[in-house]
Amino acid sequence: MEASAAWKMRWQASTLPMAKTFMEVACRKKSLVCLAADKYTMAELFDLLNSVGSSIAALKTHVDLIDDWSKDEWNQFCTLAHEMDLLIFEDRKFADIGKISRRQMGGIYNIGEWSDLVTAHLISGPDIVDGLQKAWSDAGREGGVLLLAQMSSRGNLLGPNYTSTVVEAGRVHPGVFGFIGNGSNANSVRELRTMVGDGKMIWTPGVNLATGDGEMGQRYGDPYEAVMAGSDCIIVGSGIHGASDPAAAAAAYAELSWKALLER
Ligand code: 5BU
Repeated sequence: MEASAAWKMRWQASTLPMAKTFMEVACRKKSLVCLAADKYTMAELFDLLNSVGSSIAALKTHVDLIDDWSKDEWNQFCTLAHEMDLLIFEDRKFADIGKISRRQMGGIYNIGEWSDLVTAHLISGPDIVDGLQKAWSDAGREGGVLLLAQMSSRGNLLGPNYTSTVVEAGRVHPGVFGFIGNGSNANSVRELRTMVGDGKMIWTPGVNLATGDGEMGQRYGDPYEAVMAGSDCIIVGSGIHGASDPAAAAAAYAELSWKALLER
């Protein structure tokens, strides 16, 4: 199916090449699933990616979780992800001033060299987005920033006023790919979509077919409802990697997310 037909207004209103790339990948894969690959060894990461890569559209990493991280193996892992037609999204949640955030894209992990997307808080002001974008251009690459407008964890401090301030600044910034919304609550996603309009993506963690409370304050909402409420990508971790059959679970999340997009 053509991306413009599946995504309709979102496709037409989007001005970012990276957002169009994501929408096209989602159409090829028939999946709006981003896997939260929260594993602690390289071997587990390779296993997980090999078993679910065909059902997902993006791979979310926490590069600093890995016990046996090495540059060579990480490069191989990223190559495999790109061969599987996936965007790589480092959920680093940058928050420092622009100059330092730019440098934090370098260092040992060199996030700017392999990430297509990263998360950032806007708490330090809008220059963080420029700093992150500079890091990608330093590396001769393109990338997009997902700003945290909401979070899924209980007791978080990203209240309604903060959310609308972030959206106001982010929706007009060309370096912003979109916003993180609270997938555990469809009403929150719907409100966020109203504020954002069609020009930017909303990606939502905090989704699981088993809704309710997760570990250590995580909360889960229904993935189908999140997409119906305006989420463009469901970020699923435990729902896939914690399942007895991760490949089957990934396929199930893919199917329901794609169905919801077409119904929406
Ligand atoms: P889970 O296993 O589906 O609960 O994993 C959720 C992932 O999404 C995990 O990697 C978190 O770092 C990430 N996350 C989140 O859960 N909630 C948020 O508000 C943000 C990120 Br931002």
